Amino acid sequence: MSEQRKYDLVEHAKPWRYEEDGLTVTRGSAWTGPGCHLGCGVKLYTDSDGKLVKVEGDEENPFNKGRLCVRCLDLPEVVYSEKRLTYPMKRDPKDRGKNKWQRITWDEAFDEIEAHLVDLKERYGAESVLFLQGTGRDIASWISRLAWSYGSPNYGFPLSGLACYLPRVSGMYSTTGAFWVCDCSQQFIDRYDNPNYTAPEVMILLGNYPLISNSDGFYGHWVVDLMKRGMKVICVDPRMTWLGNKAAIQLPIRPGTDAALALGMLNVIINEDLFDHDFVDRWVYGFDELKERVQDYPPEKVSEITWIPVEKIYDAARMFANASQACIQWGVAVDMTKETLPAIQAIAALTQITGNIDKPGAMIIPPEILFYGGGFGADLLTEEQTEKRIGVKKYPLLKFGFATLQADEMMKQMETGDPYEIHGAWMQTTNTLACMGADPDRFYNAAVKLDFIVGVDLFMTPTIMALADYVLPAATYPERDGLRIGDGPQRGETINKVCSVGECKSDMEINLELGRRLNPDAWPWADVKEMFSSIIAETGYSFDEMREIAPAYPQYTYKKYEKGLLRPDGEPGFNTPTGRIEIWSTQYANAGLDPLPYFEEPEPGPGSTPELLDEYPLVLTTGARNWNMFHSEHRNIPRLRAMRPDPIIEVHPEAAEKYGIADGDWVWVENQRGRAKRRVKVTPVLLDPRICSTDHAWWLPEADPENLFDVRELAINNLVPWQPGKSGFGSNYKCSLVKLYKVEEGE
Ligand SMILES: Nc1nc2c(c(=O)[nH]1)N[C@H]1C(S)=C(S)[C@@H](COP(=O)(O)OP(=O)(O)OC[C@H]3O[C@@H](n4cnc5c(=O)[nH]c(N)nc54)[C@H](O)[C@@H]3O)O[C@H]1N2
Ligand SMILES: Nc1nc2c(c(=O)[nH]1)N[C@H]1C(S)=C(S)[C@@H](COP(=O)(O)OP(=O)(O)OC[C@H]3O[C@@H](n4cnc5c(=O)[nH]c(N)nc54)[C@H](O)[C@@H]3O)O[C@H]1N2
Ligand code: SF4
Ligand SMILES: [Mo]
Repeated sequence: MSEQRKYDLVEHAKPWRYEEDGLTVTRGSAWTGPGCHLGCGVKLYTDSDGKLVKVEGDEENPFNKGRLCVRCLDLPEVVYSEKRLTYPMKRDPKDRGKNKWQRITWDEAFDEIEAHLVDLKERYGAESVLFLQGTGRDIASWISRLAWSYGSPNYGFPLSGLACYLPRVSGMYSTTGAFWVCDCSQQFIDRYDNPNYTAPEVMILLGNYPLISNSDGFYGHWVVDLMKRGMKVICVDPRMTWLGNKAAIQLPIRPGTDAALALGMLNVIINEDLFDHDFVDRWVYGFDELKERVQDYPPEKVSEITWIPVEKIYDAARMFANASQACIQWGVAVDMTKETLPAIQAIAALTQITGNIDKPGAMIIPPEILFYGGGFGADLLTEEQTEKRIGVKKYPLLKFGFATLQADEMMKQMETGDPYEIHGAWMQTTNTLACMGADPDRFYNAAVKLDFIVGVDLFMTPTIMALADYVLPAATYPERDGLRIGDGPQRGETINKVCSVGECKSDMEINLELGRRLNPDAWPWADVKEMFSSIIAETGYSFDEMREIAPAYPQYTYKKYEKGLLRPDGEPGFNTPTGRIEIWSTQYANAGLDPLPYFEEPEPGPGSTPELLDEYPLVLTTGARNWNMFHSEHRNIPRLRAMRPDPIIEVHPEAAEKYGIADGDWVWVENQRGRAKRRVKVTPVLLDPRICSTDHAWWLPEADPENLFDVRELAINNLVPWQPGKSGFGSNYKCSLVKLYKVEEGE
């Protein structure tokens, strides 16, 4: 262990594993699957047969302080579900879509998959194989390393406009040189009591509902903790939520118009001289240009665009700007508008011109225990292969943040073979037809033509049933060891194996074994524990040591920009071409984009295609998260399913009356592109009768596998095109125009 203690550690009362009342208790992190972005501190209880019987929150863990949500509390039901995949299987590619699987051994699976991948590489080049993943589960590093060590630069999300998190990451990196989150004291082991910490006076929650989603390293309970300490919340959401109900100001926004709101608030803050002159003069580039730009967005006009009463826009802008320290936590609803980068730029500018940067209770750069994220193994690709990454030439901003392909270009290239043909796909943690893919038919039609597809999952899914030739059974988190050091505010934690199910292997074991076969130099470790120890070598702890002391918190400093801690040259300032926060963005200008923030009407939409309103009168937002489901997961877990048995569309009472539909009716939700089946919930939660909101990611595990578990009838993304924003980021998953009509008998 290193002499110099660089990490703050919890003083644990007990070792990482101990006995209690006849059960073995194992402390560790809950990251993942089943899906979640966070990895709270958990205590896993196993009986004398090594069976997981109970999960509790770890009170000693500063991150969640003992709190857990229903998906972790119900974990044993997931782990021991009869629906789990428990051994590898294969199927003749001619039988894709048919439930005709043959059990094989792991050795056979590895041998045959290796042979196919080697063959594709020899015949068409490694770039002809896509390595696709879903969200936020502990997988990015292993799958990117597998892709890159094999020689394919084509790793990423099959999500139009990469419209989740990546826009935020790339947008913030390209304009500020860093990523930013609200300071909820998450970086301190003693949390709110840390002497250097001050709570935000105001927090804006915009298109993010952290109590349910706990997304991107941000734990929802922190908002409640801070409200108890006096923080005021401004909630921007078309729906009334529990937090919205307790907010100081609730802004009921029309989906897809957040950029306009932010520009309108900037207009108030600048024109009423409420910004931080000192910070702007010293650290912001492009303020004068911004000042000119926001004159196009007077609050009265913004009110017409956003459907938010104008006085509320003034109130929110003033409340935010007048706070001594304040922050904005925004979410995927912003990524999921087509022109997402200018929206992000406008939202971030609110925090930047008010000086809410790198100081207590404002926006902070999450600490990093190590830089590792999506970059584990980036050096393995040759320059020649790197240049073949799909979409990077067309969309240069893709080079900021994660090294992923651009999904809409991937879609086109699968269809056209231009500039080179795609022949295979490795799909690990993604149920693309139910979830990631816009226009799932289009993805299906292109993917079904590929020569070779592997799925790695916990369960049989519509995507694997439709497309895969091999399926490998993955382990859930209590079935494996692991490291939690990436994604969001960083602390070193371990995932600790307590049980086994069938022949399931962890994703890390699977990728280590396959990686070693394809490129032994890139995977030199004897086992996953050795691999984990080597990854965290620079912390001075081995995996076993980290397990004992975790969580390990790296020490944290504010005002890094003043101390020369943000730039590689050690000079004060930000890691951008101008050394300042760029509201006028050099990188956007270099990429041929508007360097300043702007709002563009979602299309179709009431502002861009009013002629469609006669036929499609309602604005639809999709995918607001539910407590009991993580995307397309958990439909097959009875107790969790009972919390939401059907795919719901929320409809305002006035709209229900106007369109003749009642609570509990089954309806088709349809736009000019397609339709999906939903059950109506009439509810005043919608704050405007012109807006409705529906679940995403539905399929029915109980339905006929050969009808792909009804995913075609249920996929809300039938209504969503593959259509990214100008930067290659952003897509309209959360705003379209629809009509609702009753499902006929027998449909
Ligand atoms: N209309 C609409 N569509 C959306 C959204 C929306 O809001 N509206 N949200 C979008 C967003 S933000 C995202 S990120 C995507 C998410 O899309 P995905 O992440 O692709 O989500 P899932 O469809 O749940 O696919 C995940 C699969 O991984 C499996 N799995 C879970 N844990 C593990 C594990 O540890 N190992 C392995 N090998 N498999 C595992 C699950 O069983 C599941 O089948 O969906 C997007 N789709
Ligand atoms: N339980 C659970 N947790 C999850 C997931 C899950 O599937 N289930 N998915 C994970 C993933 S990958 C992600 S990306 C995150 C996403 O989590 P969040 O970023 O919180 O996003 P959502 O839940 O999609 O939407 C948050 C709120 O935005 C509102 N909203 C909808 N449209 C708009 C709009 O146009 N503007 C504004 N301002 N608000 C709007 C919705 O009503 C909702 O209350 O959650 C993660 N956590
Ligand atoms: S946020 Fe909820 S589901 Fe995720 S790890 Fe924490 S308790 Fe589990
Ligand atoms: Mo996401």
